[in-house]
Order: sequence, then C-alpha cells, then structure tokens
Amino acid sequence: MHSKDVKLYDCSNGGRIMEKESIIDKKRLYDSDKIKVLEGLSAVRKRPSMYIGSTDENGLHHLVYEVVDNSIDEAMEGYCDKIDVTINGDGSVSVDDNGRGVPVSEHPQYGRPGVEIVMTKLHAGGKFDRKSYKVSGGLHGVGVSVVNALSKWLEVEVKREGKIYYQRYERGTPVTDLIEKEDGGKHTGTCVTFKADDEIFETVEFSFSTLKKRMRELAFLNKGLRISLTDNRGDETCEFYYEGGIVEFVEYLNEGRETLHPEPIYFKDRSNGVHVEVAMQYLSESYNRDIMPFANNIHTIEGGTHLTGFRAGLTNTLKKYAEMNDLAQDIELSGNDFREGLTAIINVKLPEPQFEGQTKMKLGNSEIRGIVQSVLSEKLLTYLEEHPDVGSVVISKAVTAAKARRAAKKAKELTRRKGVLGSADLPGKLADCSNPDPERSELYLVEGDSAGGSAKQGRDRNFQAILPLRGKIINVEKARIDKMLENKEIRSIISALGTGVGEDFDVDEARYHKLIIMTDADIDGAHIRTLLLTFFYRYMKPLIEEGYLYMAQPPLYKIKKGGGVRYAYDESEKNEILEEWGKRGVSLQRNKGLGEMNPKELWETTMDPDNRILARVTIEDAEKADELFDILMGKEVAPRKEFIQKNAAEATNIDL
Ligand code: 0RA
Repeated sequence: MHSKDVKLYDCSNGGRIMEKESIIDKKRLYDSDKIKVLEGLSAVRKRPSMYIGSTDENGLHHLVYEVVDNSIDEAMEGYCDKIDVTINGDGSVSVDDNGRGVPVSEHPQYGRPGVEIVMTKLHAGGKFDRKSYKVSGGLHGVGVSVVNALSKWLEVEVKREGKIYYQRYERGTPVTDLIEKEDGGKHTGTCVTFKADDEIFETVEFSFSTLKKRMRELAFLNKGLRISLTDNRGDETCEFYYEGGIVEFVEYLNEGRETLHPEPIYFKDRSNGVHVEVAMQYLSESYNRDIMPFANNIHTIEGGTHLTGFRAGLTNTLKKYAEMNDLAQDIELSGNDFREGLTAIINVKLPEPQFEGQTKMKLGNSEIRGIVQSVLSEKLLTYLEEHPDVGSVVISKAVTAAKARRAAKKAKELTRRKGVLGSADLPGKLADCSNPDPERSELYLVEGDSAGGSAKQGRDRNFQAILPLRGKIINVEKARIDKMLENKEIRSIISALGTGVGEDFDVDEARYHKLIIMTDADIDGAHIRTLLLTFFYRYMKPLIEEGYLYMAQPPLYKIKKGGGVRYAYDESEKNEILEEWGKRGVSLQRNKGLGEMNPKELWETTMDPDNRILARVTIEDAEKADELFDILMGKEVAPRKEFIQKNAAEATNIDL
C-alpha cells in the first residue's frame, strides 16, 4: 500500500491515526473500498492519456471542460443558470456555479461526505450520481475525480443548506476533512479551484482564447445559461449569454456573409428522452458546408449517427419538397447538392451517449440516426411549406450545384488513377521512390522548387518520394471542386497519391502511408500548410483519420560554435543549447526557409527517420486549419482583418 493511500484512511477518523485493531469490521469494509478508490486515482496518474486523451495543452484544457461539464449538468437539469470561470493569478483555475452544490451528507456505503466521494472516486456510481444527459466514458465525462487526480492541489467549496463547506486535496488525496467554514446564507453552488500538476502535463499554462472558444460554444448550446471567463493573470474578461441558443450560433458563424434566406431555419423535438435541436442557414455564395454536430455538448467532429440521420433527413425531405412543388427541373439531385453552402448546428442530448472513433468524437448510439432523421423529415417539411420563399431558393441553389457537379465529373476523370501500372499518369515533377510497398513509402510535399531540389538530393530514394509544389496552390474556399481540380498542383497531389478525391476517394489506394507536408517557417509557409490541411480535411478526410498525414518539423535555429553545429527545434531547446555552451563565440541563425539548408542538412535535420520529428495531423488540427482557412481566405475582408489584428500579438511564428 502506498503512503498516499494511508492518508485517506487517516482522514476517515478526522485526521487522527487509528489503531488498526480498533477498527470495527464494518469500518474495515469501508476502508478497503476507499483503498480501491485511491488505486483508481493512481491509475489515472499512471496513464492520464487514457482518461483525458493527452498530456499536452489539449489534455490540460480538458481539465477545465471536465469541471465545467459538471456545472453544465446542473444547468441542463434546470438548477443552475450561471457559471463563472476564472484563470487565477497563480495559474490555477476556478469554476464557480450556482447549482445545488455537491451533496455533503455521508455516503451510506463509504461513510464519507458525498463531495469527497465525487472528488476521489472514478465514476462515482450510485447515490451521489446524477442521472441527467451527462456524458460518460472515455474522454468525456470521466468525472471531476480525474481532474482531482491530475491536479497538484484542488479545493472545493460547497454552498448548501445555509453553510459553506470546504475540502482540499493534493494529487487526488484529501489533505483536510470536509470543513464547515461559515454560514452561506440562502445561496447554493459549487466552486472548484485546481492547479494542474506539472509532473503530469507538458505545460500548465491555460490559454484564454482556447477557453473562450469553448465557453462561447457551451453558452450557444445551452440557451439562457450565462458563462463568464476572467483572466486574472492579465485582466481580460468576457461573458456569454444567448437567449437564441443555436440560432445565434448559426448567425455567429455566418456573420459578415451573404445568406440565401434572412433567418436560420430552426426546430426542436423530444422523442424517447432524446432532445434534438437543429438550426441551419444557407450562404448565397459559398460552396463549402459547415455542419457541426454536437452530442451532450461535445463537438463530435468525427460525426456519427446524429450526423448521418441529419443528412438522410435533409436529402429525403428536400427531394420530396422539390418533387411535390415541381422545382427540380428534371435534374437528379443528390445529398451533396443540398449541403452546398449550408451552415448547420445539430444539437442532441441523450442519456448514455457512446463516443467512438480515433479521438472519441464520433457518436455511436444507433437509435439516434432514425430519431434525428424523422425529426428532420417532419419539421423541415412543415417549415418549408410555411415558408415557400425559402423552399424555392434552397432548391434552386441545389439545382445549380447539381449542374456544376455534372461538369465536374469530367474534370475528375482526368485525375483518376488508371489501373495498377499507373505510372504513366504520375506527375512529371514527382521524384518517386523505388520501393513499391505503400506501407513503407513516404511522400514529401515540399514548398517551392528549390527546397524540392534539395529534398530530392538529400532523400533516401528507396522509400522517400518528393513532390515540389509551387505558389499558393489555390484558394479552395473561393473555388468549387471542379475549379480546384483544374489546378495543376492539386492534380499532381491527387495523382501522386493515387486515391481519387472527394466522393471517389479510396484510402486503400494510397501509394504512400506517410504523406509529409514540408513548408517554410514563415507566413507563406503557414498559408500553404493551412491550405493543404484544409484541402485534405475537406476532400480526403479518411487520410487524416487513418493517421497518414504528417507535418515535417524543420529546425528553427542553427547554432554554430567552434567547429560544431547544432539545431534547435523550438525556443526552449535553443535556450538550453545556448546556456550549455555559453553565448560567446556562438552564431545563431534563425532558419526561415527550407532553402537555407543544403541537401545534407535537410536530410539530417528533417528527413532522416532516426533524427527527424514528425507531427501527425489529427482531425482536430485539420479542423482548426479549416476554421483559420475560412477566416484567412474567405471572401469577407472584415473577419480576416479582425482575426489578424487580434492574433498579431500571439502570432510569434508568423512574420506579418
Ligand atoms: C452529485 C449529485 C448532485 C449534484 C452534484 C453531484 C453536483 C456536482 C457538481 C460539480 C460542480 N458543480 C456541481 N454541482 C452539483 C445532486 C444534488 C442534489 O440532489 O441536491
């Protein structure tokens, strides 16, 4: 038994050490249960990623989301309408809600206060569990005890029954009993303050903008809930409150763009204990869709049954409506045609959600598909019948899309791989590798012909293929798919890969299982990277889901001293090297372009599997790029300007 485990044992007796022999049998039973509890929390500390996905900044922010989720649960049950999140001066975070307060009464089985059980037991099933639309399992809804386990310290304050109670924990272990502090008046609520453990996390610095984005999203998804976020390290504060809920979310996403109809279409329904809510609005000009499915407040970016139900419902209903009103002009309309330019939020709340997929962000519950589909069929048809003006513009947009799609088919044929001996179709600029096994082959997409040349000379030609890309490639947002496919650089990528594109995409045809984007560390490089990520995200998503897409990490600095040369891949490594050696007689060079390295250097620092660092692109990375892309490349100037102004301070790697 660990000494940590003994501590809780002691607390069960008000902190006094108990003689083992004096423990009555019943008590002994409780204590052994508590030991199981602590074994649970030490398992969390041993394998944190199993509970929160990772120990990088994503995992770190997950801690806040987890605590906030508990307050949101109170709100969803109707007991809480205000949540205040604060990043404190010491880097800890407080989440303060006006819910009922975590129960403090003694748990009949464990003989400890409810709040202590909630804080120290994984999935505190039973008496102190709430049966709401809370998330469970995997990455989400793992419970506030996981946050406790991964915090250097955590303090909880409960206002309940006219009192204020307090307890403190360190690395998951209670270091005080539940203390009755003072009278709390008639208010109720829970305030959790925690400091992330730097023994666990790569970084413990919370980002205001990351938290802000999530708090805004939560306020959109839970109308009438007021969420504030305050940063006491500086002094920034914001508050989100949306009476219109997801209707306002769609308006926010479409802000500054021309819409096809003035107001988002909205409907909601409840069936078999499942809440379904949809808001949607078409853009006039855009061809891209932004359909965001949420399940129990989780942005399920990998989709799932709610999304497939939405799509099926949308297609069937609009097809039926077009036929009934004779609007289709004898054109065969497909699902894609109805999704062009569509911004939609799908918000479902269900008991016992199942999250699946690479990042646990795909809804698995099979019953949800049919529920969402039938809600759509019923309510959307009624809406269109009541708003025939909206119905006719939506169908005519789809007809235009279908016509364009026909024309695109021809262009697509040009880029398809023909047969197994497809080398005749390979782009001229591709320096292919000699080994034919996709599993062992890599394709580098290199910015610029000169870096492409260095990469060709420096590579191991057995398994590394090089495709140099010129210019800004193309602006995918402004172009529809047929235009995009006319672009030479994009065509080269598609034919080198051999997979086809869009609906015809087949990941099993990939000629390489590592696709590595290698760009300069400057603004153009960032642009091209964003562009490529967006392209892959929108048209070759399974490639990312399979984990085939990577980004090369060229060193940021070259440090010469005496005869030796070293490379640093980030600021802290640079500082480390400078300190180890002293700064005198050192030449420090910031590597901006890949072209600044000769073939040998490029191989050694960026391409040699024994030395290089590759960052695997996740769906989340690609989604972020996609968002950034809209802002950077979309037609609207105002949001781009605002973005650049807001981010200029943060953009340390980008020389604007
Ligand atoms: C268990 C049971 C009840 C409430 C809570 C937990 C609860 C947990 C958290 C965490 C942050 N804020 C919270 N608010 C409530 C039900 C309480 C009852 O029945 O009175």
